[in-house]
Amino acid sequence: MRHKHLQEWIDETVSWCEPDRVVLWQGTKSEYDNLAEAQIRAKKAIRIDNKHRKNCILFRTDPSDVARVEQRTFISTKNERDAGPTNNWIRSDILKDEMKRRYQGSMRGRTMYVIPFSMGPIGSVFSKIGVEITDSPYVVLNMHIMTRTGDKVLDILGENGDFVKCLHSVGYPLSPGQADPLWPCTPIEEKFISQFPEDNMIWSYGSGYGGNALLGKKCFALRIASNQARREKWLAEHMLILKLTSPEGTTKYLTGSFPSACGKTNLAMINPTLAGWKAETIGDDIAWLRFKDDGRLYAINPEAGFFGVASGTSWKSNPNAMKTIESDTIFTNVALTDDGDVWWEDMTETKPSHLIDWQGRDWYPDSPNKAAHPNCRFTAPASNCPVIAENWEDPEGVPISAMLFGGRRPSTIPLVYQSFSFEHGVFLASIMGSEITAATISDKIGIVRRDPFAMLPFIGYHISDYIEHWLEMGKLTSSEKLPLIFSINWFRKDEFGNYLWPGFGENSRVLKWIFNQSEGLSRGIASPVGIIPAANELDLTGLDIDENAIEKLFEVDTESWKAEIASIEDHYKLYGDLLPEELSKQLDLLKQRVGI
Ligand code: TSX
Ligand code: MN
Repeated sequence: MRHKHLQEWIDETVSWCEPDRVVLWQGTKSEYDNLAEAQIRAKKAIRIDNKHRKNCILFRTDPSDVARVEQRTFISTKNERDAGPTNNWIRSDILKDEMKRRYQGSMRGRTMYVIPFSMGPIGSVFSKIGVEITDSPYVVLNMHIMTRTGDKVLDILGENGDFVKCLHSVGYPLSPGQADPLWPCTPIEEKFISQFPEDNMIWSYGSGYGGNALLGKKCFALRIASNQARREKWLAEHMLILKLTSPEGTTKYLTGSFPSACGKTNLAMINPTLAGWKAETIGDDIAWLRFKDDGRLYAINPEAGFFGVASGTSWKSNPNAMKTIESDTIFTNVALTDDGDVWWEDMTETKPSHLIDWQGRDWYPDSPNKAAHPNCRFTAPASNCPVIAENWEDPEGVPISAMLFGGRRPSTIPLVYQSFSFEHGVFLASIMGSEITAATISDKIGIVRRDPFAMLPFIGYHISDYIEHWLEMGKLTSSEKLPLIFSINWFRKDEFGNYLWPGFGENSRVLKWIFNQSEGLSRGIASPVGIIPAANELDLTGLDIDENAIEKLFEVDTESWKAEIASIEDHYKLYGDLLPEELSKQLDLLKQRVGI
């Protein structure tokens, strides 16, 4: 090890956690194949290799460890003010003491893996290095797909390069002879997902699942990176990145921010229905953005794979994702078919007559339980995606022309509207959210759950400072070089509860209008809430939709907006005395335009 500080941290972690063995991950395919094979031999995983799918593997987690645990997620700083009202906070020295106690001997009987990884293409000015230490082979296999790992990262680090320390343990040491459970983890109240932004450090304990354990993703690329971005004048955002090419051959890049259950991955891999239009994927979840010398905002996807929700993914909703997961994919908590393939709810129109469910039990179509867990996942290399853009790993990033902010809103919010200005765009992103449906575990059906910038669980500092940072970013270049900002709602319904917009590939019609707005090929027309397409600007060629539906999709109803404004005011109480002045100014302007 050339990097003295990294070696010291590894040695210190060994002395705390007392693993039986230490493995430095080199990032090769043979290591991955060997570790996957070992998991299958140890009955921790099942090989999925059949006529549909090659070199895939299925893991089943403990039923208590199936999702991110926001109530056990902390932004740990010296002062509570710096975490703000949207984060759980424990004073950093106190939390470190508490967690150090738990890490004592926590890897006994296990192998400790050291995974150097790069978020972003190796060597890009956008990229950041992390090292994850973990005792979970599942985490190692997933990190290998989701990030760039191994020796090439150590080469970049050199002798004294900067890196984010990411420590993870499932919190289940084994005494000699003790059998290892299928999915070791701790009870929920002993789990900790802790970010220490003042130390560029992440400590995760007690969970092996997704965003709790794959520390490059939400913990680093959003929570820690949002702090780095604020200090260094860039943005770390929960955004897909889409490459859009017109029939004339002009290419533009868009970002899209959506809360969960809005089909973000589906949009990232959209097949446009409009003739001649081409859409390609740059990323489906996270964007790191910075201004370059030409004054434009450029974005990279810091990840190397997709960790997508499998349930609901089908040849109808997302054929490109279905092709992406035909090989070299890790499946988690999906069902197993009788011929050794995977299945989840809504994957096929008819249910198989028998399955092994995500907990390993027999399942029949009349079983009361779902066969796959609703938060079941696929982990697949981005390079598998048939519509991945050839330049998706460009270290220079791609220039962003427009930013989309959406939500699932059955009423009130138009299909699409453009902000009047960058500041108005920050306002519309601050009020985005989804209406709570029966699928949301909550008793507040019909209430809007606000999720500003789709970043509520991911802003690693005070939300008021986050809004101010966005506003400051808008001042770093001239206004004509800033991306345009749009509000999106694919989910508006009529009075009978039917969706007004067909969605999916037909969303390319909305993307075309956005493209035209940024190219100056259309002008739109002002509504009280923002700029909407003028008559005939939304290309409806070949679409069977009646004029009434289009009218309803763009209706700005004064009574509904009065209620919306009251709901926004209620949400803004979250900020207490620290509501950014620009937000209250934009709210006042909205009130004036709506006429209250
Ligand atoms: O992903 C979706 N998108 C974006 C696609 C690029 N979904 C699925 C959301 C769950 C994750 C959508 N669902 C979209 C959408 O645009 N729109 C809808 C609502 C809808 C559902 C079904 C139909 C129409 C709209 N129609 C029929 O099923 C025939
Ligand atoms: Mn996400």
